[in-house]
Amino acid sequence: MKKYFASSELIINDDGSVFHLHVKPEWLADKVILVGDPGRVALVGSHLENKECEVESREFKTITGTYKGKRITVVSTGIGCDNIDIVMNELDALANIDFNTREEKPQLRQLELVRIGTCGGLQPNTPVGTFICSQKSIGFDGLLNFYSGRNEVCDLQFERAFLNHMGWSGNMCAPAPYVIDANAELIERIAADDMVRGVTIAAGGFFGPQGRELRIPLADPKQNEKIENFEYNGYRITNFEMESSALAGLSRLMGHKATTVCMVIANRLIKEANTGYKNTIDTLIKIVLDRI
Ligand code: R1P
Ligand code: URA
Repeated sequence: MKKYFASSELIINDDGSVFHLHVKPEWLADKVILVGDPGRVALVGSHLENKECEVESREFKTITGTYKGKRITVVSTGIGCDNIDIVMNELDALANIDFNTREEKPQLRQLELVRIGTCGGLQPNTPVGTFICSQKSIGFDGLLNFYSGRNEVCDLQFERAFLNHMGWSGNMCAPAPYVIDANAELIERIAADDMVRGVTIAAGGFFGPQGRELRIPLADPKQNEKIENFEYNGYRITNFEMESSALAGLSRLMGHKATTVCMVIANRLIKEANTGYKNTIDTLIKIVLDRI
């Protein structure tokens, strides 16, 4: 029996585009670049030729075109894992559900997804300007817990080691952080030999969840010190951003390939930041366009 998706579950607009993204199935390329900032879509788009579509709705902006003959879609996700849930489910629906019959297609169409973002570095080897490719992500968001199969794709021993190290129980990061690998083949190709391969915490906020204390004290004042000292099987935590766990997790469950590369714009250890990063992020964009 083919799975059928009712109009309340998969919402399709009158023009045949998917609800939030406003993208039609024929506009989606197999290679997808995700960026947080909608403004970054134009930056990626400036390298694309033969543009087929340019659509925008809320924080989701999409362009499909070609780069050196490769068909690529770039989509902005806005900030946070909640938006990744929307973007990944709608991209997967565009690829793997027939919008006319509302049934799952018989063959999986696998997408290759690379998120290009900014992050906070946590180690001496991640100063401002470093490009970090996430090998593993630790999700402080609870997103993956709502999907069946979470325990089959996550690294449960790493999760336990991290929780023991942090000494967290009760409400701290409840229900529990999840640890998920990015796609190994994609990491080899995208990180190559010139990016730091890291363990990324995808936090549920920019301030408290990343250990930034402004006027309200943190629940665990030693949070970042413990995160910086954590080591498990040779892995150290390298950076904070806000989306890589949901991207890696949903991609694993859906059968797609994904990883995240971020440019460090703040180093939390030595307390420095750089807000004028537009040129450097364009360098990272060109590297990813060449390697995707
Ligand atoms: C916070 O400033 C935002 O920057 C990072 C975080 O993940 C979060 O989305 O990524 P982007 O630069 O891709 O938005
Ligand atoms: N994005 C984040 O999520 N954290 C930082 O420190 C910088 C960029």
